Amino acid sequence: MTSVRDAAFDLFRARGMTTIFGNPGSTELPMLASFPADFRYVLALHEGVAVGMADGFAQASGRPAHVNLHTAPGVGNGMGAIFNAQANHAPVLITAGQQARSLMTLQANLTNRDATRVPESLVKWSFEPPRAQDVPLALARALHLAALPPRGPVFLSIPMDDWDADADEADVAHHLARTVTGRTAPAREEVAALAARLDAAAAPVLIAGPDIDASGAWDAVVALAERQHLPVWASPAPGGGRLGFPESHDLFQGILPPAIGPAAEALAGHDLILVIGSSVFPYYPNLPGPLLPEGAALVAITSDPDEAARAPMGDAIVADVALTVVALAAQSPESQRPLPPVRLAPDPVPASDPPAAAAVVDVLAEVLPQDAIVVLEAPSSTLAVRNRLRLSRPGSYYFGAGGGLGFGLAGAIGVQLAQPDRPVLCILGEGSAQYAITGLWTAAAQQVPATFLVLRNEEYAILKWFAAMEQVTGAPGLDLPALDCAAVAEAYGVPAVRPGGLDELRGALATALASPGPDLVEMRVAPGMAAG
Ligand SMILES: Cc1ncc(C[n+]2csc(CCOP(=O)(O)OP(=O)(O)O)c2C)c(N)n1
Repeated sequence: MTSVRDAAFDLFRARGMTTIFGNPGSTELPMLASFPADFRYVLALHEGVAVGMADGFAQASGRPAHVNLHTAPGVGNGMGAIFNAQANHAPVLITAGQQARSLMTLQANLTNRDATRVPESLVKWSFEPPRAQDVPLALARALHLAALPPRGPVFLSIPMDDWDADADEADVAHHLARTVTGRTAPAREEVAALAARLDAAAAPVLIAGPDIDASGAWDAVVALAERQHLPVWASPAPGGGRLGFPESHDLFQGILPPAIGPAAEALAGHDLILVIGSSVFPYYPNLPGPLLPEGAALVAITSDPDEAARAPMGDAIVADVALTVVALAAQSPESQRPLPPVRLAPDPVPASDPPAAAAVVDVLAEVLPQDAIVVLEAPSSTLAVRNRLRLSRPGSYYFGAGGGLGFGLAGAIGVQLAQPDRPVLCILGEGSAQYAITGLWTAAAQQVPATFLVLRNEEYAILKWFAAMEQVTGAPGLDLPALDCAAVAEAYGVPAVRPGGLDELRGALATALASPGPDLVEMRVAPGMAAG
């Protein structure tokens, strides 16, 4: 007889999921008993960090990642990060412990009452198996669902006495052997019609979204844009968790503004707007206006039926993004349209003391190795990083698409664990860093070689900017005096430095990026929004 625990670990092993992120409690210990030597447990000190690490790991590895949470309070702590994982389309298997079945009805301490209802609105499937022997099938089902498009987190609550129960070996053999694939090809006539429409358009434009990178459509999108002479914009930054196009490419125009009116204004003059791998659109501030510029039509290609259905304008094709763009590029002739103008280099940044955050980003542009990965959560510097760094390789940028702070620091650890051979630079505001600050301990414990660059401006700069835009005056709580991230990092075991100027920063970053363990560089920067 095989136990539920053995069956579960065989399943994880068969799926290549030998890393488990988590924070354990008494309800999770039975799962972790006799932990197999070929598995790695990555301990987080807070569940939000555990989920954020799994999110980054899943995205950067392209495969489901497993995070194990403590019963009700642990799941509660993880909720903000689960919100981020669904926005990131990250295939994360979230398991949580539960009281023993015999004690759930009398609601003994640590019973996760209505366990499935808490994360339900944020996950593709939320389930508590009715019997212990159903756990292996529930795990298999959860993993298939997480990995099928649109990818996203799934949740299983597992009572603590299930792990030693007997599993049915013959059934488990079936679960282990199954493959479930789900890349949907678009209808041939729909692609042909879109190719004809694109070629016939007088001034088409392409909007590149995060699912281009996630689906492996990068090269096909570049080929399509080059063949059709398309100017390319990135989908708005707040919801754009990944890059969809090389940002130093001559066709790349910039990042679409994240509000209805300004986005339509930016697209004025185009008659066909082709959106690939993005929702339409991840708007944020409420700046009304027409949904489309005068005379423009829109077509979106997305693997997510909900993204397609909720778009307020335009047509959509729901299918695998890479398969669709490969087919579209193959049917698109070399266009005779003139090439769009090449966008200008960013403005030089005036010297100041402390330096502007934009000047710090310019230093990054000098020192970052070609194969570096940037994980970004420094709100007032988002556009400066995007517009000045001009990252241009697939899998080189991760950003919390949901906007819940805490993804950056935690996600960077997961990204680095999934991509051990690429240097990872995590750029954080000192406010944002606090939402996952305990992740520094995990980075030290695991000797994750990521570099954490904290931009210390002593304020919630982005919220001051929003206050001005929303005409809010007198709001409290927007200053962060004396928040010493370097000292906190040292306390968690991460070496930290405080460069006194840009030259020292250059050296500090080069050393940190090359070092075999984690490092934190705390850089004092001027307050206010960084110039994009
Ligand atoms: C979980 C969560 N809580 C609160 C917020 C609201 N929020 C957005 S930006 C921000 C301030 C970020 O400050 P910092 O990281 O120092 O960056 P800066 O704006 O100074 O660049 C806050 C509190 C959020 N997005 N997520």
